[in-house]
Amino acid sequence: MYIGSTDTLGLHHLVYEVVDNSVDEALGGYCKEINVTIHVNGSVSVKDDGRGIPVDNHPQYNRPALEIVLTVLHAGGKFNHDSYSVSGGLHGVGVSVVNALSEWLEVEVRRNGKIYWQRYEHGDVASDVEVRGTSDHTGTTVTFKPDGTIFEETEYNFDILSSRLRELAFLNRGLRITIKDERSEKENDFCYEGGIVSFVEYLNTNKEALHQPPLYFSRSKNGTQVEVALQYNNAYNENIFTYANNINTREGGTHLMGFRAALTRTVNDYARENKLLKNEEKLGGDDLREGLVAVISVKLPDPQFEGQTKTRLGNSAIRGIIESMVSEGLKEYFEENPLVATTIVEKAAEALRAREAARKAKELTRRKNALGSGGLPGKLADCSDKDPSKCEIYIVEGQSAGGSAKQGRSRHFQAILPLRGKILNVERARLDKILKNAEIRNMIVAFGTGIGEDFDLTKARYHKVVIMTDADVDGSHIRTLLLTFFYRYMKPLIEAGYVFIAQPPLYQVKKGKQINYAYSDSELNLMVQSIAKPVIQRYKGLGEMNAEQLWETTMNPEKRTLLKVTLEDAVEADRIFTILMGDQVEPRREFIETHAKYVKNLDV
Ligand code: 0RA
Repeated sequence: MYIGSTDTLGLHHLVYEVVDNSVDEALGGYCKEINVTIHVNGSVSVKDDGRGIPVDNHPQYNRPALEIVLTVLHAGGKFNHDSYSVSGGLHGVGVSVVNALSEWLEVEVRRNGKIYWQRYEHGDVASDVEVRGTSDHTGTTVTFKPDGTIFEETEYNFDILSSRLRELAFLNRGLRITIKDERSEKENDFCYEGGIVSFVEYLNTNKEALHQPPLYFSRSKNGTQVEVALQYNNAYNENIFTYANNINTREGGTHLMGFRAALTRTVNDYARENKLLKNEEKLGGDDLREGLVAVISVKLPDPQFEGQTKTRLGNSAIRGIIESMVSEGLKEYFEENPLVATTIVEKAAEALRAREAARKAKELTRRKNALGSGGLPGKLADCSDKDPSKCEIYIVEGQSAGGSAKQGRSRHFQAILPLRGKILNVERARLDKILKNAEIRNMIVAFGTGIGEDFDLTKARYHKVVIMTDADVDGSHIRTLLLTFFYRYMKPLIEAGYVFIAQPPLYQVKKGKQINYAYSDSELNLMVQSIAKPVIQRYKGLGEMNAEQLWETTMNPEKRTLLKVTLEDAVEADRIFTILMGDQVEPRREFIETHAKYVKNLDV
């Protein structure tokens, strides 16, 4: 079952499950609008203007169909199978699961000119279906309050729900999805007539596109519908999002393979025919990734999800459909737009040449790695334990803090790598240049994982990589540079939950021999109230703490707080790194003025 967990992720999946049922109505052409409301009492409503869940007697159970949909597992879908329903796969466990996991759930159905209503508690019928009035509209409203004895976390996050609802609106052209938060009066209204073309434009906001508008191809065949939108920009990273039945297929699959094969073949054919490459040069799939933003969405009747997280599409027929559609579409587009075609080929050719240079630089890093004491960087103070699951590496800003950390650490499981000043901004550099940067090379060698396509998580020498920087503007800049580097070139490290941010204290509060540390202003205020006339010292940097203090406050696993860096929302993460580290200044200023949020609080 897909709710999957009782943490905040599972909590949010309750809403997605109900919304999926409404989206299903939309896919069948019966629903135009979905409204999500977060109420003050912790409940959430999902309202749609679909046909309404049937309320008539279900002969097999001799109960109202509504009750069956709400209480029997997998009955949530269309039991009569006459509608166009592509949901299923991971989702589609049904509203009954949401019901079972709710303290209470109320459903209102507008159908047959009437308004029906029923209430459940902990998944059980609490009142029979009753008629509560008349209506000349149809639709379903489900309101539920998650069961606080099941979920560890019961507070909904407006931004998390908004991101998924925006994505659903992009993936279902013309469908209006609104969200309103009655706790804060925040609201959003998502409706995109451009569908996934709008999605690609959104992903390319704040980037410089190489052509306008994005390319778009679509095809329908035997109840299967495939769509691709793509647009190149002048950056160096790739950003492809793939979906099957509105589910993000993070592990890729047949749709992605078909797309890549078509792109590589068609661009090479065009380049060869128009003599745009030097002899012997052949563009590889990787060369065509630079600056590529694409969304692939397929909707099919019987999706097969494979892979470790069941997010790789397995249906083999999809590969061929996408490959021929994209090949034919691109060929035609290139013939009609030779300038764009040439720009794309030239960008890829540049990438090819840079990749060759990077290969040489990597070779150098690798050879170095084979030298001497495992070839580890001279600045690294390694730990003695060799079991990666027990080992931590602290990436420390500045030599003096690095010195304190080396002295203060517990040397069997804590390694220290000091950084000299700022690292390279990887958002504005190609891999060959990135690999020439000494600080980055030191990290790659110390981690043992390699980088980019060669990244191998199983080779990680530490299962905790802790970023430890000053609590000032420079420190936060270095932290962002490091996170951008990890996000773009070592993403699996973040996905595995190996990346953390240390939380050094902001203040020392001293009264006689008694020393306390405050990690925030509010904590300081509380402390000052309880201790009469203490001496307060504000820490401006890690360097102001001696080795013992640094251990006590920031590194000792028994006492420290670490923030775990998470990647729940890749669309949002990409947007933030582009804004923070890309070439455009104005959006960056705007963003920094409003907020900076890419870590989630988690005690370790
Ligand atoms: C079963 C059958 C039909 C619609 C639905 C369920 C349905 C479920 C949900 C859940 C949220 N919104 C919903 N809207 C509809 C088909 C009804 C018909 O054939 O008229």
